[in-house]
Amino acid sequence: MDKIKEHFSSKVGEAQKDVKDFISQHGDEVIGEIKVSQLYQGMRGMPALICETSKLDPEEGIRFRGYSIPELQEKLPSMPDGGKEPLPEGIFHLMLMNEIPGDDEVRRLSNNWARRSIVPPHVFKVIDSLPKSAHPMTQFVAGIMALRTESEFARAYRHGIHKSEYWMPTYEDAMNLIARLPRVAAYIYRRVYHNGEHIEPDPKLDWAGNFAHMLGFDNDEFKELMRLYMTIHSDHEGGNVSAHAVKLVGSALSDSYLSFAAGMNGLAGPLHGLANQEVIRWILSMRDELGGGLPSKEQIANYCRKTLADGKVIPGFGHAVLRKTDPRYEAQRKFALDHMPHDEMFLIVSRIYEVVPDILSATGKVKNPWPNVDAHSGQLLMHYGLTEYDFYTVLFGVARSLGTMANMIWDRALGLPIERPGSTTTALLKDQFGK
Ligand code: AMX
Repeated sequence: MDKIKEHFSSKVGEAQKDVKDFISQHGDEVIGEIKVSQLYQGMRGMPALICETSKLDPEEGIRFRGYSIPELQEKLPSMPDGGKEPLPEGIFHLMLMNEIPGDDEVRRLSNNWARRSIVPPHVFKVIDSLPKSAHPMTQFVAGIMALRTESEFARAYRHGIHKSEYWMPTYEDAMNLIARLPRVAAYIYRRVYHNGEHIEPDPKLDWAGNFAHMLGFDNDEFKELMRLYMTIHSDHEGGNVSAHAVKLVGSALSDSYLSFAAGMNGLAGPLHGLANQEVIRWILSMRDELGGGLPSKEQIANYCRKTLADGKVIPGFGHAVLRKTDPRYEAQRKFALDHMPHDEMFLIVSRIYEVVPDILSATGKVKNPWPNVDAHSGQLLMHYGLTEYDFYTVLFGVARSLGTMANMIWDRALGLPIERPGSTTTALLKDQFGK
């Protein structure tokens, strides 16, 4: 058993007992009520899931195991040679172990993932069999499904593993998946946008640094961006479409590959992760229509009104839970102010931030007029030359493996059952409450 697994294993027994005792003492407490309207409104505001790794507060934004993003930027280890941004290995450790890691623990994770990172050749063949024009998220999901041949959980289940040990092969699958995704993602990027000129991994680099390297970006600042990007996109509590899909599918004892692919299909929706590509597409089409340069506030406002009048959403704004500017947006804005304050796209993104909230508020129906994570991420990537925006959601997807896989290991360790909420019909509700 590797040292990381041993460390996790030492926590399992106590956590199982803790949860069991808690349910026996408080299992009958009532934590909320369900209104008829919530059944028609995407179950907003219903506490219905356990997700140990992070919690989203509408006003304050995300906290990972209790820590805000600025706190994590302070506390999580960064690169020893003067790095400022948190290493994603650190947030994974925090989410899995509920402890802030030290430098050694983060280095151990980097090495562990580097050792696990070899992708079998048939995965590349499966990706190569798709037309290059297939959306990168389609290729990503195909790659993840092809990786499934490696599932240790599926093998162990077939051989009759005892349920108390489910978390063990799940841990192996989760770690292998996280280790291999950057290679799969970089392969898709180089295949589609760089004539298939692939770049071999550099096992001496950290997980995000190596990902940047395989994408073809060896600039230190871009590597720092990737570390921040992977950290802040890693988790957003349990109810968002991608995290919930992974959890739901995983609850049927589908292995990590099946479950993560399900989550990625959800992330590829334009109201969720695909919004990061949509933001750049929207900004570029606004700029084209206005003849280039930095649009004035009035021009942006007119373009927003036209978007709304055409029955479309303004991508990158609004949120199902948040009611303030997303701290993930703030973290990226700070990165831009530190590294590229005069970048034209940054100035456009900033001006959009000054204009859009008032316009969305004026509709009288948008519950959160403030920007979310996706309003900023594309601009940072564009600045360093990663301009192929159809690829952006794949980056988001690689990052999401950290939170969803940490959760999946815990779900198996706690023996959570298959998900099966009830549904009803409008006719039955009418019978109950009147027409
Ligand atoms: N532009 C235009 N209209 C918007 C809007 C936006 N950015 N955000 C919300 N609205 C509209 C809704 O479409 C809805 O209209 P309807 O009543 O005519 O159907 C109304 O406002 C009320 O919606 P809401 O309760 O405020 O939002 P929600 O919880 O239903 O949806 C979200 C949340 C994110 C899907 C929505 O704000 C949206 O579509 N935003 C743009 C897409 C986006 O940025 N998605 C990324 C979110 C973050 C992420 O998951 N990565």
